[in-house]
Amino acid sequence: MSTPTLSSLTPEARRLLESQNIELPSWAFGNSGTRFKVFGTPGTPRDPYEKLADAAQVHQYTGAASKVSLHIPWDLVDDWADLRRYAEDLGIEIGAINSNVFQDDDYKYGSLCNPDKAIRRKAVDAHRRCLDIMSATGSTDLKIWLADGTNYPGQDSIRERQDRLAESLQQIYADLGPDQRLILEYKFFEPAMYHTDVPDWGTSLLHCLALGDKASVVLDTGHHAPGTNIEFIVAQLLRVGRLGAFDFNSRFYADDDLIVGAADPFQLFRIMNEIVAGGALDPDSGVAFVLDQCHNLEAKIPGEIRSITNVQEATAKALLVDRVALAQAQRNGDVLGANGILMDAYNTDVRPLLGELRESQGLAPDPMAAFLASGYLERISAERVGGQQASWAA
Ligand code: LRH
Ligand code: MN
Ligand code: MN
Repeated sequence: MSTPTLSSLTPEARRLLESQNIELPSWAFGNSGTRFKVFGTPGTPRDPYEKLADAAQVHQYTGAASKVSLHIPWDLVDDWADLRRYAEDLGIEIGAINSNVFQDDDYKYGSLCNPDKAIRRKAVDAHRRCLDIMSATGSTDLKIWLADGTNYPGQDSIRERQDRLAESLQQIYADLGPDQRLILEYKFFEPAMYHTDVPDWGTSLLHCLALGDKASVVLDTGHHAPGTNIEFIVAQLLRVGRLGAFDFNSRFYADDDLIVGAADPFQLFRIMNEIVAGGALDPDSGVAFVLDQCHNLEAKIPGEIRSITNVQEATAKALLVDRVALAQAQRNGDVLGANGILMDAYNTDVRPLLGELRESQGLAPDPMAAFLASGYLERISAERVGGQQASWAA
């Protein structure tokens, strides 16, 4: 395929690319690291307001990142209406609210699955507080990821923990407002070493189906065994209308939370290909595209900008797939022809096309260069001292 220009896109493909929006995680802007060392980065935000200000920079230069997910209690503030106003003044919105019920000593043996009823109640109440925050901030998604599980066979009943989980989730679900939904993330390992209570998409889906229409699965690209065919899971969840959101990141080994598209850009393309094929790119599709990454070594705002442009590149390539020719080749049993059509799109350089698209939107063609030239990083490095740590990964 020769280098495509903006006019190579169909009007529909152009509309989808123009309207693509990728949510940013507040914790990507805080300092993070491994359990061995957290290296500080000059200019790191000191509170949720400064995280939003940095996120707004990513949106300003990419035009494609107008929402920010918060993590509770990492991002607690006194006045949610004030934070919401602050975000709106910056031209952004509060996205998903992530509940963390893994930091208190009480949660040593789990939260929603804990054998102790009083602790399960505490964990359910923590989620109710998140629902209140959602109502105050205009957020629609309650995102649940649980660190629940066990370390040793026999430590607790796997089956009873599932029953407790179902009951706790039901209590939270019952309190969802009319415009709110519950999205349940799975992860097959960590921090529990033997079994995890929501290890896979099947378990998450079963709970969502039992809950009702307002519950969907969150697919974090770093939460599978190596070699898992993630695009298959995407296709399957789209089929049944239960793909609620992505947590995008990339990994070489475990849940590395590296920049999406950095470790395996081909996998990202294959995922976006299923999204385009399944009609899930439309902003009304019900699928939220969210980053869940940490920038341990690199600067955080540029790390997020790179992530957005990586997703946009994979998306543009997926939109260039000749679907009519592909369907024809598939019907004809033309194995190599069909594969070639996909590879042609993947091997296309879409960066000039995306540059053109940005210019047509009044943006700089290269968001990274424009941001680096703006002097913002130098300014926050001078102004902010003692930035916040992003996560528990100390
Ligand atoms: C768990 C997880 C989950 C949390 C985030 C910080 O590994 O992916 O989404 O909210 O990391
Ligand atoms: Mn995640
Ligand atoms: Mn993760």
